[in-house]
Amino acid sequence: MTIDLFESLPDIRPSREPIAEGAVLLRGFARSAEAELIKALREITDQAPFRHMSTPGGHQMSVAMTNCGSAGWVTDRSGYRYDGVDPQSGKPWPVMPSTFRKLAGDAAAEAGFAGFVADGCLINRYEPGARMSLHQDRDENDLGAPIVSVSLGLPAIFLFGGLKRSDKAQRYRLEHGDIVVWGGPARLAFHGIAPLADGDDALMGPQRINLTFRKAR
Ligand code: MD3
Ligand code: FE
Repeated sequence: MTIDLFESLPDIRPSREPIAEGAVLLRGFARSAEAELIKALREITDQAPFRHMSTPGGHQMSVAMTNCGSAGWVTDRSGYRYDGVDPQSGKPWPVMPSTFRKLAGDAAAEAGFAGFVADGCLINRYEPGARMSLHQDRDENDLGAPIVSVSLGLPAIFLFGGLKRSDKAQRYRLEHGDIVVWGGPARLAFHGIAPLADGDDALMGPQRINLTFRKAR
């Protein structure tokens, strides 16, 4: 007989879980790069701090955002768009760090999208209570390219719906280090984030950061 010494410990091995056609959850995939990601993130937010943008309808988002790369996602009273310039500083968004670029490319390849090159990374910061209501991502030029999302810090409940806003949403808990690659038919699914619960992450503190890598242009 063998004794399983690891039986009572949490399983921290990366795993690969299909969640819909075209969507793959890579649990723990970003863990091995977490220290570099956090350092690079600090360098980005020193140049382009998080800010609460306004929707075209005039509401301030509860999620604070910034970007890196040549295509930054912005919203204001005039609408949504990708812009190479940070409207707050008038300067180009910070360059995408090589650690970001490599992680996104590796995750996309793991999910079957070899050759994915992101030109923008939208960085979302959720503090407890912040949420993102159901929406589709359709501002990108090439909807054949996937979106790669990286979760860091506090866990969140991700809502994954269908191609119609009224389709019932499935719920997934996304944790620190999880990556999801969204391509194929899943690319146009409605999705959102439930209000973030209170908590204090060992590495990130009382917040969740989500990186979404996009081929916007
Ligand atoms: C499914 N962000 O920035 S990431 C967004 O956690 C956004 O901050 C959420 O939705 C967040 O637009 C969710 C997961 C995600 C990102 C893009 C998708 C899921 C997606 C695009 C199509 C389908
Ligand atoms: Fe989205």
